[in-house]
Amino acid sequence: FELVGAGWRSRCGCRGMGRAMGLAGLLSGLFLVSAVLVSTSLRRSAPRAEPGPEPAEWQDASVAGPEDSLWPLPQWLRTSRRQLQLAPDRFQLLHGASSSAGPACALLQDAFRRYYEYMFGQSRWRKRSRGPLGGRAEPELLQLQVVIESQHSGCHSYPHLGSSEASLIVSACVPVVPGGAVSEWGLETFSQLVHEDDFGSFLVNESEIDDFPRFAHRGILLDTSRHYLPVKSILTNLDAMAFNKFNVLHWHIVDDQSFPYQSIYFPELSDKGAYSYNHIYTPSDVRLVIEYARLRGIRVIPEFDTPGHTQSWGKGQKDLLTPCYNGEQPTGSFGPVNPILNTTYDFMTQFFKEISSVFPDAYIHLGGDEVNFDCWKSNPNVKEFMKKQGFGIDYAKLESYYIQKILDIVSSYNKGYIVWQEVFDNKAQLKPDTVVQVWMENNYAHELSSVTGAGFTAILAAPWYLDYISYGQDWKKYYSVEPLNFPGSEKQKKLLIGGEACLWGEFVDATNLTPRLWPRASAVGERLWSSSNVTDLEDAYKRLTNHRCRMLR
Ligand code: CP6
Repeated sequence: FELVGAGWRSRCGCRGMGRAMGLAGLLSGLFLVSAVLVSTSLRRSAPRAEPGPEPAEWQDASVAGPEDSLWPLPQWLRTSRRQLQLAPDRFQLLHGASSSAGPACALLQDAFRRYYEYMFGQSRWRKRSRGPLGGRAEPELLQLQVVIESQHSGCHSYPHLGSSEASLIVSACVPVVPGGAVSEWGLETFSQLVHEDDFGSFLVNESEIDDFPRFAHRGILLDTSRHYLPVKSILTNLDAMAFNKFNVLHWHIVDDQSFPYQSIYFPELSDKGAYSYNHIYTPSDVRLVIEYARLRGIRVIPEFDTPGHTQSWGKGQKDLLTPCYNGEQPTGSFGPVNPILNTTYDFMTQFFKEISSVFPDAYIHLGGDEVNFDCWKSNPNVKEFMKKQGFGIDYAKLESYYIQKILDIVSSYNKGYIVWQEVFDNKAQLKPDTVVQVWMENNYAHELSSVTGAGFTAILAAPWYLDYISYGQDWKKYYSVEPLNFPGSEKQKKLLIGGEACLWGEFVDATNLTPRLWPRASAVGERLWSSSNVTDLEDAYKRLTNHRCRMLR
């Protein structure tokens, strides 16, 4: 970003500036400034050249200044001591002349409205009677022009793994870059720079920011099975995610304890498997979550974890789970999904057809973790099947047999899939674009090495189990993780596409979700967004404290 004040020479030929200057004529006597926010995919791979000698107003980021509340810290940042004023009744967020998006882009219109509210909505400025600018002498910033540089902006589509998330404020110098999508993260950054002084004036320091994420997948796992989370809690969490530039909601929607997802093809699953008729997500609830996330640049990846963690599925779907035996006799209890019946795969074919169309993301999380073999071992029909298949007594082979069939079903709907690490560990045949999520704390660096060594992309969750709590500032532990600190080649390092902070729901419901997750998850957010050399705990603590206050507001 570059906010250029009156009298400050622009570094490049000015386009778009003309519009601001046209307005200047209307508002005589005021200094006028136009800021242009550019969403670009150009900068991702090009580290910015060192700036030349600069006027004394510009300071480096080690000096206390307006960046003291930026979170996550942008990739490249330079702020000036020179301040600009914003008058809430005049300041506008609007589309730059050269933007590929315009007022028809509902996503950006909604973002403009939201960020205007964040910047000015909480304040009591309207009630003040000290004149529009509170008597300050700084030049006024009248507008932030947003320029989207891609041809196919994301106004009407969904964010995806390859979405451009970069942003830049430049002095009305707008290179046109084809490709990429709408990224609103620049608005988040800009709003973090705007602050209110003790007398109700809104100020922003002249700044140049060139920003893009270090990792493309920055997720939060919410578990709505152990405890039901009202839709409102999920939406609030999506707001918090956007404040921290997280871009994936990993929705661990069902598990052993309950099945709140209301299926269109199989309504009995939630009729019988949810905690009650009220503790469900209807198709319109699900659409609301997906759309609310989309407007914030967040993907929704649902997890339907099988063959383990499926007790709740058994209530509404007869014969889906494996009957457990004691000798010759069924005990009446059930184990994982029954992998030996054709009816199981008929069901899964229908079920994942629905899921593939309800959830627009290109990926579905298929689980595959923590499969307990005891019940399979007890069942004589399963034993018989093992013998016929030549699996011997290796039940990991049976698990892989099952998972492979599920993967094939989901691939046939043109979806990619994410699986927990056991699926890789048990040597299932995986398609090359499978994403493996590493969750076991024990020696996760070695696991990342194996997964990427085998050529698979990986997501790291192991060091970031935020449902675990302990006394004191454990955010420092989460913050200090270096995801790429595992043995492997450059090529392997590129295969780590990001990470997730997991909030398993055994001890979390709507009453404690927000305070348990935030701002602790912010530590993970900065680790996944900012440059690897952003590691100063003292500086982070100062910024995180301010960021927390802003999130509370
Ligand atoms: N639920 C599911 C869980 C966990 C997993 N899967 C889990 C296991 C161990 C720890 C934390 C969470 N609660 N479905 C494993 C991915 Cl320490």
